[in-house]
Amino acid sequence: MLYHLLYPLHTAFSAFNVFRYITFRTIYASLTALLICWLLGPWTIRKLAERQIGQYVRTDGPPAHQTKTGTPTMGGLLILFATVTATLLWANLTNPFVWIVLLVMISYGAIGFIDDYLMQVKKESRGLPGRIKILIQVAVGLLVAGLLYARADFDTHVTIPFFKQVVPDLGWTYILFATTVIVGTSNAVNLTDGLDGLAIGPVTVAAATFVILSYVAGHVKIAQYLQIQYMAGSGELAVFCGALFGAGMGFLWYNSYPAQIFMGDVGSLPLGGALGTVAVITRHEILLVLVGGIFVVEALSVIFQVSFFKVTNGRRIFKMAPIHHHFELKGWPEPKVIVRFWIIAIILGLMAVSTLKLR
Ligand code: 57M
Repeated sequence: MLYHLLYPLHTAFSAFNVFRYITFRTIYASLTALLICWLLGPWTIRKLAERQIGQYVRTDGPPAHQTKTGTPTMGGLLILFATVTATLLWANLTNPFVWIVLLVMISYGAIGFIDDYLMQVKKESRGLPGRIKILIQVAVGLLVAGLLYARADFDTHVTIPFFKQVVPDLGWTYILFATTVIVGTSNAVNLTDGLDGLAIGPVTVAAATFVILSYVAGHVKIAQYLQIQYMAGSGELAVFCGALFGAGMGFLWYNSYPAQIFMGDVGSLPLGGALGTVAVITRHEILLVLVGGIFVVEALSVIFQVSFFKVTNGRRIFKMAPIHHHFELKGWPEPKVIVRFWIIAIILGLMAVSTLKLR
């Protein structure tokens, strides 16, 4: 909004020319979202506690988690509010990609809200049936992928990091591929959110990485120089990713160990969905596997654990899946698991950016 209100004034006040720059608006979107989360955090925690929206902790998890019972949850509402507000304030609202990623964030947030509300407020332990959740996520994913596929400038070739020459053309099957990326990332972040700050830390690192990846994908000269796919207009997603980065840092202020608030499905589902959507629009779908490597490993640990359990009639690969519980049960203190996962997330983010040159 500020872009539309203030940039036109640059003819009278040259200082307002700064609003045309994506870099400037990304920084201030980030600071705005951070400030919103930081200032509204205590109020949010108080309101959730007053409404007894406290986490029910399953008894079959690590024993140490029982002390977390009652921690205010659904803090994802604050993350969504901060991210959406900062994006609406600082992004160019004539850019369709901004609205597409906000559509995914709000719709996946609604799915998570209903799930959390049924579980934490109505005390219906099952929440929203898993197949209903997945069905709606897939429907939104197909809509978004279809909208992108229908664009005249959309190219269904998929670039693979490190292998510039290998660029398969998926044709119409790109719609299924993109939907899988969006839904898969959403659920992988959801699985990861099982320790204080364990999900929001890597989400924040991924958001910062996609500030860079969005900017270069939307800059025709840089994209040509780096020999990556150019997606006109995708650079504006750097503003959204900046807002996501700021909101993530602001939420982490309260979600860090020992957590004063959990994000709930209303946070984890939209955060992953948004990252998947940004990766699809900026054409870094495969690179997302590296950027979001923590989420990939967490999801794979569950897949391998459940498959091995079924094939061997009850044996396990890990002490408990997702893998963060395995390290907990090995005796690693919770903060140590969390910070080590953050360190790995930062290394993966740096490696992902380096692939732009190593192609
Ligand atoms: C999402 N939710 C946390 C919190 C957060 C198929 C199976 C792998 C599914 C998986 C599952 O239920 N996943 C649901 C993970 C939960 O966190 C809430 O959920 C929101 C995210 N969606 O925002 O509201 C618990 O995580 C802890 N937590 C923190 N700090 C945080 O900042 O400590 C969360 C955020 C919270 C709190 O204790 O209650 C969760 O873990 O459920 N199931 C599991 O992950 C279970 N694993 C399991 O059953 N493994 C089996 C098989 C199925 C693979 C095995 O290894 O044999 C574990 N989780 C629980 N109990 N709750 C272990 C058992």
